[in-house]
Amino acid sequence: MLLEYVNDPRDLKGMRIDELEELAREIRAFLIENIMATGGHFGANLGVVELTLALHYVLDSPRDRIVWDVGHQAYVHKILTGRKHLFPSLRQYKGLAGFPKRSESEHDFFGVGHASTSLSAALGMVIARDVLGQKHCVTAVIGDGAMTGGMAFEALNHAGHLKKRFLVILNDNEMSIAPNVGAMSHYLTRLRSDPHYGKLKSEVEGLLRQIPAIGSRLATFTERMKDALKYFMVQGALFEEFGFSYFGPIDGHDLSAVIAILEQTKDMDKPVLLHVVTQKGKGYPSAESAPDKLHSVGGPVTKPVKPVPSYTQVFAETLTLLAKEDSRIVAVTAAMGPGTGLTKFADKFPDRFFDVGIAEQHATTLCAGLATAGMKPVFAVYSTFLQRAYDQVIHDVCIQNLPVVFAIDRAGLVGPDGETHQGAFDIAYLRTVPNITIMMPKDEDELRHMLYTALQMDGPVAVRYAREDGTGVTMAGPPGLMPVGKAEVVRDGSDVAILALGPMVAVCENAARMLERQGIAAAVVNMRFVKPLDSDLLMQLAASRVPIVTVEEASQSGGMGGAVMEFFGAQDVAVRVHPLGLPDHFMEHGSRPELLHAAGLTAQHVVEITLQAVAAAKQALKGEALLTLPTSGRRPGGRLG
Ligand SMILES: Cc1ncc(C[n+]2csc(CCOP(=O)(O)OP(=O)(O)O)c2C)c(N)n1
Repeated sequence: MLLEYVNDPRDLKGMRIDELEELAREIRAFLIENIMATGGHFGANLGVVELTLALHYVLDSPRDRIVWDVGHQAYVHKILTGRKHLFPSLRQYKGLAGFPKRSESEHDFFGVGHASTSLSAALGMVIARDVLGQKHCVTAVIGDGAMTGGMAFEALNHAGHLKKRFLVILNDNEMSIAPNVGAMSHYLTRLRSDPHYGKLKSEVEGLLRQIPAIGSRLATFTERMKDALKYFMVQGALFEEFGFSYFGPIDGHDLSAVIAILEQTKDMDKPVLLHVVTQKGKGYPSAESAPDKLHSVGGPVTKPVKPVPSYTQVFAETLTLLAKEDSRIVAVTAAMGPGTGLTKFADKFPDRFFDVGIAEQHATTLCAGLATAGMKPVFAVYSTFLQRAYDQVIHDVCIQNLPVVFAIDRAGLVGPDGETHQGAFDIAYLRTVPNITIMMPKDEDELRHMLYTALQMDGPVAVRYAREDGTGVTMAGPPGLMPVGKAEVVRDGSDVAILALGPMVAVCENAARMLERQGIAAAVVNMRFVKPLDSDLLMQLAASRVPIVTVEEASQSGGMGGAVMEFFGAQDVAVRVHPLGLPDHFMEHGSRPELLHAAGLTAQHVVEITLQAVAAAKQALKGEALLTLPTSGRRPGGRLG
């Protein structure tokens, strides 16, 4: 086994091509075995085995810098840079991260998880290199999917203008997670599929050089003709127009070819775009034939006896049902059709489904435009990716009070994808924006009613829901209207009130049962709305003088608990509020239960906080000051809340 002896990129240097090819086979087997055991990104990594080997063979990492876009395809890079022994812990709590991380290795130059960042980050490194008078090579590896993101074009535009030495590798496998969309994708298909382009390139360029330019009008005409001809006939003209020298397309699985072109281009003193064609899932037949299905795999799972639909499924089914009745409903996704459950909607209503590519900003403003014209747009988006479109949410949707529904999936902890993907911040970043309504269902049935309600409202609405299965509740009858800004008391109690959001309602009901056994009567409220809050209920609670504990799976800072405190502050009523939410540090990868435990979002921890709250309230009644830990107590993860 060659792989046994590879622990550092330097171990590749003396290898022959046939040895590198054997190593590629071993790496594929290693990837398949390990990812099937732990779960992880499958197709993209199988597709870049030769490309990554070639990069580490030709370049000199960590002196030379390789910057990965998205980073879900960096497993081979991790294997070659001394981390193969950590693969049994891939994406597990305290184990190897699924994405590049600066803290993990000197070979990881940029932490990543979101798409279309590599060109900007790498260009920053290019500029720094030149300012500091250094000589190393900076390479960005970007997929054709990530290339659909606006940031990538902003960076291309800037890099072409700077004309600095910069190697961009476009890893083109025709896929985003689903098949890639848009003009860029069609353009790459043309480059890939027409063999004549390759032959024509040098001929056309030679020919164009020979056309004389005589007389000013004729010269202008000739220049225009040259441009037109070049555009239609010269390979990669689009990138050339951006100021890059285009090379390709190269077969990304042909190690000798990739090595040769990297040797040729790595030291060129200008921006170079190397177009490498790879196959997602290469070497694993079912991933080759259905790359969208095997973009990532979940690891071994035990199927529940009675399957319960996920929030994602219930959202998608409800939207499809409602769209039958209302032809103004349109669904928008930014390259996450399958992940957001919209595949069926797309099949049923192809004219009312829009995959815009990895372009959350555009998706948001597109929805704003649709809403101005009387449509009812629903942007189904993961909480973490909506971060990209914050200005569009404020400037294009909320200022104009447009009825756009943000169906915010993966709100809360997502698990193994780690800190770049946790849906921690949407409440904090949305609730400060005027006009928006924010809700979260306690179960999948409530999600149906919330979606229906959101679609009846005349302004922006965010419905956030968790990455998990529902509770298995019965979903009878059609979805109906919910009273906006009204909470639901799910359990009475006179000693303390626990205000909970989303799936935390069930956790808190559990905690209330445990408290009952200790003689504490805790009321549990399903908040439903973060904005507007149920002011009547809050004032009733204030009048009853019970302490309040708030529990949410979202950043505690800026969260629902904070909104409740601000409400009481603005009413000038003194109420003890003990907030519990995600802590003020980034939550890494791990399973959802492990992360919930680390964050203290468990029934046991809610019990502890509630007991503290009740004790503090009793002491206060006696007029005694109480020395306690900060209100949210010590989290099981070992940090102060
Ligand atoms: C801003 C943002 N939106 C959405 C995603 C979800 N996502 C992860 S990988 C991916 C597809 C990337 O396609 P491509 O760049 O071609 O890489 P490939 O997987 O094909 O190698 C998407 C949409 C993301 N990571 N970041």
